[in-house]
Amino acid sequence: MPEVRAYIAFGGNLGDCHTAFINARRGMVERDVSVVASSPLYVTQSVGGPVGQPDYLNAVVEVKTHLSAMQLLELCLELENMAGRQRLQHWGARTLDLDLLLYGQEICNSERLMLPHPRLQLRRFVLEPLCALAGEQLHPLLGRSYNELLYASDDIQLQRVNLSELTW
Ligand code: PH2
Ligand code: MG
Ligand code: MG
Repeated sequence: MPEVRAYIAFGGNLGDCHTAFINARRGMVERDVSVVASSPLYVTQSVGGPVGQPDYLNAVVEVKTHLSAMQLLELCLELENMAGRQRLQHWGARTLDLDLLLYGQEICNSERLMLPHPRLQLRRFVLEPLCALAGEQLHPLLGRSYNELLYASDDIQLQRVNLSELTW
């Protein structure tokens, strides 16, 4: 496989998510994924799912890898499991969620994997960290930059997203 640049969203709102993020990022490096850049960490209001969930910790990581999109997805699921992820409730609280947002310019609509991530343009907790790394790049399907997508929607502006004091 040629080397491809990909973006992975990190999220979690159960237990020590800061440590889970650091461990997962290290896990990627140990498995042939080079980390090019990491966004700051953000504390974000939970969007969707059961009401009254704790705030999330969110970030986006830019990687380069020779893994295929499917292999990268498998690695993400494996690292979620290593962080003790349990799937009890759709969009319920979780220790670690790793979502493949973008894999090069690839467009994919299989049952297991959709690329670009189908909801990334609706979520400030994804767009804000993504813009910290790649705000000028164009969304492969929408043809608009992530900066434009972030500032275009009042809905998105209403979702509370604050920079965290934590570093990683
Ligand atoms: N992830 C979800 C559903 N809602 N809300 C925030 N703030 N951050 C997330 O990562 C998140 C969410 C499903 O994966
Ligand atoms: Mg998710
Ligand atoms: Mg997920």
